[in-house]
Amino acid sequence: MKRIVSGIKPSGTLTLGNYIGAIKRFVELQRSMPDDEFYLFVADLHAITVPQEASLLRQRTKEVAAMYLAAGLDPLRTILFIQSEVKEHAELGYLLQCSTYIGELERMTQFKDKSKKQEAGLSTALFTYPVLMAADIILYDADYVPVGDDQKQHLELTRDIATRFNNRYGDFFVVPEPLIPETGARIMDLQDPEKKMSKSDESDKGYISLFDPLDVIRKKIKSAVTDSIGIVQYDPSSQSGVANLMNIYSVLTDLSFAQIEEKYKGLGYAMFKSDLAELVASEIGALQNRYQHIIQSGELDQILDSGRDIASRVAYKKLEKCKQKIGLGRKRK
Ligand code: AQP
Repeated sequence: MKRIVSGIKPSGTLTLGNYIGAIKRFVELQRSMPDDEFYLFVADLHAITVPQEASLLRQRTKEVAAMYLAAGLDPLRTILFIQSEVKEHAELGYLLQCSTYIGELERMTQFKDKSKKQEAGLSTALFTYPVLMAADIILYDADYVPVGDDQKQHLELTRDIATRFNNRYGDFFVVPEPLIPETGARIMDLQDPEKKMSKSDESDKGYISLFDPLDVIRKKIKSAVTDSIGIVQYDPSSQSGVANLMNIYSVLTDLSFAQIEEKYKGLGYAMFKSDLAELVASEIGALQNRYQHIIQSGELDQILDSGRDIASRVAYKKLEKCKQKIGLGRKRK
């Protein structure tokens, strides 16, 4: 039996990028891997690496958990929990920092990008974020980690950290493999298709929120930046806007790029965008209906309590063994 672990930080309103790159993918994997075990957490400790308003953070934490269930996650087959409620994440994060090099963290492109956006008052935790992420994963001996393409570098670091620990103290952590989807691994900003669609973006024009009203979603798709070539074809280097929309189209319909090109041959962008707007609105509309049902029921808290208890038991055991390996505290008899 394999173990799959993943998380999302409640640092903003969930986007179509998070849905396609992570949530939808996770649900599909769960369906295609019926004998495997799924751990999924809301990464609130990661969210506070940049300033968050307390009540909004709490609200978004619940939103992320409910959205996973709305997307079709099976609560009976998933250990769903909130990261900060399992204290071993932060503790292992510290232990792993002791064997992670500053140079390794300085190479992380996400840190470089984020620190460019916010010049003053950068937190130390934003810099050490990938080490906590490594802890989140190896604490549970994850075999696979489904993530979008933007997290690939962090996953490689996780593998390095786990391998280094194993070389020093003997085989102890499972070295995880990333699971990155072939299509939809990086959904781009609708207004600037050179950059990734991100939930913490200042302008909401470039991203589709999973909570946007459906007419706003349609409008955002229809006004997405394209080009003057006027042909629906997959060519990310010269038609990055169209390629991004085709990516979304392909994930939502299972049509290949060649099939989409064939379907819109000679038709220009208007019909393609209009059809895509309907597809996205219909997918998110259904999601929103299920979300409303879940958030209004008391079921979510029960699921999160039970997830926390199971995850805590597993995490406690692993961390105690890890501390013994390092030589911390007194020797256990
Ligand atoms: N644009 C995207 N396309 C595909 N996958 C994406 N993911 C995020 N954006 C895209 C995937 O969503 C999962 C959760 O991401 P996260 O919340 O942990 O952090 P992130 O990657 O930093 O996401 P955001 O939306 O860009 O958040 P902010 O703006 O707060 O930094 C991951 O699996 C990620 O790959």
